[in-house]
Amino acid sequence: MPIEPQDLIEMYKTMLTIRRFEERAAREYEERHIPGIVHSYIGQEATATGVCANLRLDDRIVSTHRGHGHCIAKGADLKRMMAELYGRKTGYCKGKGGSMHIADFSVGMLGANGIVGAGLPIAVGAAMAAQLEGGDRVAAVFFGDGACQEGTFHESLNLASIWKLPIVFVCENNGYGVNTPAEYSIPVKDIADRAAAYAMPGVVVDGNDAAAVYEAAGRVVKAARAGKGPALLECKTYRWRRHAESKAFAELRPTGEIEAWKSRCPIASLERRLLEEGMATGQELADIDSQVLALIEEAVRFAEASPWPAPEDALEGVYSV
Ligand SMILES: Cc1ncc(C[n+]2csc(CCOP(=O)(O)OP(=O)(O)O)c2C)c(N)n1
Ligand SMILES: [Mg+2]
Repeated sequence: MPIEPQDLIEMYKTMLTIRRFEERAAREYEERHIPGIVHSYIGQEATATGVCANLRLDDRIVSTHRGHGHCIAKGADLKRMMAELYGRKTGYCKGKGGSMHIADFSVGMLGANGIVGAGLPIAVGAAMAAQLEGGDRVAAVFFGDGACQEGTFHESLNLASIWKLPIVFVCENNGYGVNTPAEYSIPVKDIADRAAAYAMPGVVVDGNDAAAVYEAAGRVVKAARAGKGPALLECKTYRWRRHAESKAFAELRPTGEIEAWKSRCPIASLERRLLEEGMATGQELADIDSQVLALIEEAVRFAEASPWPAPEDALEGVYSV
């Protein structure tokens, strides 16, 4: 099905929402309004957006430590997200989880996850549940290039394949695990090649091109819905900021490399396409940006005005064995 102008405009708005949310989170972190740690998704917006644009509300996703973009693309509430980052009672985890523990089951977002590679088996479970329920619900799981060297990646692809589960494995290859280059830790050029070992399709796509991700994800989501089993989608992308906002993470990547990827900004390139192909005017896109900025401002105000969790609630809503 050809991509409609309205789909592109929606994706533009989603990517801009992620970008503005992350810019503001970085600023608030710098100003010490946000405790804990924040991993920015800036630069990778097209991946979450292009994949989730193919998903229904009742489909499920599982995310990573770099999860704000996935939450937003799946429809999570900006106010509750920001409040969680701020550690406030109105946040998704009542302020006890922070950036890496945002989940919203009502929109099919089963959770970010601070443990690298831990999301894959959870998503396999969600896909298995979907299969047992019948119907055509699917699961998608996001993970980085770094997670692909872990046992959970291989075990999850294997199980999904033998059980023909309705799941899409979305590898966001941003070229680094913290500061370790992917070429150092990964012997294959394309992680998608590993799909062959599990008898599933492996697809490489430009992860900075929202339309390309949308189309590639659309094909594998459709196949999963039709009971044809899983696929591995490798989105080649890049993060613009250091591994996490804290200065404790040194920036060891070459400056030229960062600048080169910035010149391939996923939002700017979609903006060019929308303008060149007459799908939107500059004024319409500026209006979208103003709307998005107002929503982010509202989320920050909500977080700032929200109460802290009460000390006597420390043991409420937490689970340990
Ligand atoms: C099991 C585990 N090992 C190590 C870490 C520390 N750690 C946090 S993020 C990260 C890098 C992950 O790289 P990648 O999967 O490529 O994701 P990216 O940060 O690039 O989005 C590491 C090693 C962790 N959180 N969990
Ligand atoms: Mg990575």
